[in-house]
Amino acid sequence: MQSKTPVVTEMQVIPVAGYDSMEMTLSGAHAPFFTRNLVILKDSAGHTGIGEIHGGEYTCQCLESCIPLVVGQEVGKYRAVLGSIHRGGKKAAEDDGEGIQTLDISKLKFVVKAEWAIECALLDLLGQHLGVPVCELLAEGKQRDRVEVLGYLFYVSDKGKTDLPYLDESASSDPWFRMRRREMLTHEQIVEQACCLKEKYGYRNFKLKGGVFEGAYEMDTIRALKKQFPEGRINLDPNGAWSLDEAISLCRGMHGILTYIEDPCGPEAGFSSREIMAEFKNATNMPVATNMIATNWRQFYHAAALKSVDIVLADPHFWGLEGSLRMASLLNDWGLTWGSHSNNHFDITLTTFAHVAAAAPGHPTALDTHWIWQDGQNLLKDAPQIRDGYLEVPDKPGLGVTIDMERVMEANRLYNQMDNHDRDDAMAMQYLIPGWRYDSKKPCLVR
Ligand code: GKR
Ligand code: MG
Repeated sequence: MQSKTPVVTEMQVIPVAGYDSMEMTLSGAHAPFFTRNLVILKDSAGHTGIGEIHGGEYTCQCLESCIPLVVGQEVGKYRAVLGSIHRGGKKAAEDDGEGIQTLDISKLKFVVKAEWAIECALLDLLGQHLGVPVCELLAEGKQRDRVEVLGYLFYVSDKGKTDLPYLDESASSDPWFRMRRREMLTHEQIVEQACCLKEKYGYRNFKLKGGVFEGAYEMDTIRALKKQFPEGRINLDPNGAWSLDEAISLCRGMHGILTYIEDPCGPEAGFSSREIMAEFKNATNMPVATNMIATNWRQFYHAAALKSVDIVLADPHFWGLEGSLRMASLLNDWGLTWGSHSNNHFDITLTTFAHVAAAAPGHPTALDTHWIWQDGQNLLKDAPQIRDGYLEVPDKPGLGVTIDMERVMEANRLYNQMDNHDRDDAMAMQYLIPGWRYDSKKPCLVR
């Protein structure tokens, strides 16, 4: 039978790298470079479809192993193509199923599913074939023209304490670009960071990445932010660093200051993170978000049964575009809230977030995006913009954006110059605290 939709003629997997600041989290300090993998598909109609996913060799190899299942297939049968990838997928021997409930980032690669970059690229092709934006092909179709994103604030350490090749942007004409590469550890500096982001992107709502200092210090930063932005929704994410008792005592007085808390605690005393977070919610009545304790449907079943969370940050890189929106529909029907988590990314992921969130039914919470830390390192000729606190949703067919191959090959050259392609936040920490080792229960600067 003659194909009715174009056929995929080529699939390229291109690993890329970009520059980062010395951002601090429970995992340690971001290294000078971050990595991603790109999927570029060509079809018989002459269209190009693109997708972006987490970096590293494991994910790159997973993607390469999918090439024979994708090339030669009809774009309109993309669900069958993804189905064949799932059926062929094997669990890695080192994957113990723990996921990222203790934020052990060496396990992130098992939570991320490489094939979602292929789903994205195939939907890009299908949208171009049909003449509609990707968000119209997802869930119940486009729900909004722009999606709210939050200002993702980080404590940043002084790169001058290392001899690592962090980017210096002190000569930039852009105040945010100048600011983002320098040390910001005090309450005042974090408020300054938020003000600068409001100025550039129009943010009104913010999330502070915690797990860096003692909880009480981070709560003081939150109080300072709330004082500056009394109308803002302010959220703190210590990535499960606190014990249950500590989380309860830190959060009890924070109603009306913290809008919600993200992953305040993790597994402890033989109880799973889902059980502990349910106890936390019962004790504090504080709305709770997660990207750690529900990263697949089986984990979500237990989290929902225990009523451990109110907001699921269903990152399409963990759940797939369709999967993330299945979650959005379910949460909306149950009176819960959908949002998305992010890791460092380029503007192809930014575009994917825009389409997925545009199709999410109900009232999603403002989405996470690390893009502000990468803005300017564009791989697209026409990256969607964040204005007035909202990310624009491209209105052209498919993802509605054009890849810039010169920039991609430049980012690929940077990747090839790196010795290690996996995320390693312990490396830069050695300059701050010699012999530093990750401990899921100790904020990174508390040793
Ligand atoms: O980029 O360092 C980071 C974040 O801490 C990331 O690893 C987390 O996965 O942003 C994430 C979160 O919300 O937990
Ligand atoms: Mg989080």
